[in-house]
Amino acid sequence: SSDSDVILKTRRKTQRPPMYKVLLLNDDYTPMEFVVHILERFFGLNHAQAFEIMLTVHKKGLAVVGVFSHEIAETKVTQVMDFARRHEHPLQCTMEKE
Ligand code: TYC
Repeated sequence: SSDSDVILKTRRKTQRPPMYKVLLLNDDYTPMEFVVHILERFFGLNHAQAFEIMLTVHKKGLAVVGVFSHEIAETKVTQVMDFARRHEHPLQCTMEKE
């Protein structure tokens, strides 16, 4: 050991937590206004943004409504599913790892 000794540490990449997409699925029965309301209420979208995403789901079958940490994504899915069920609409909301 001397003043000029050095230790070369193995560089490990800093891991960032995985992010999760929250997806809304189309169906034939849930009213369009109800979906718009959900997007405003639980995802903080303004009316125009909410309407646009609702129409994308309606036309394409599904859309990503936001990307969140696992815990936040899980909370959003639960809130949407509970709210839809309470109003007896078949709306489906799921999450998947990005
Ligand atoms: N397809 C529905 C209708 O025509 C509207 C709808 C949009 C339903 C988006 C679900 O995630 C959804 N009333």
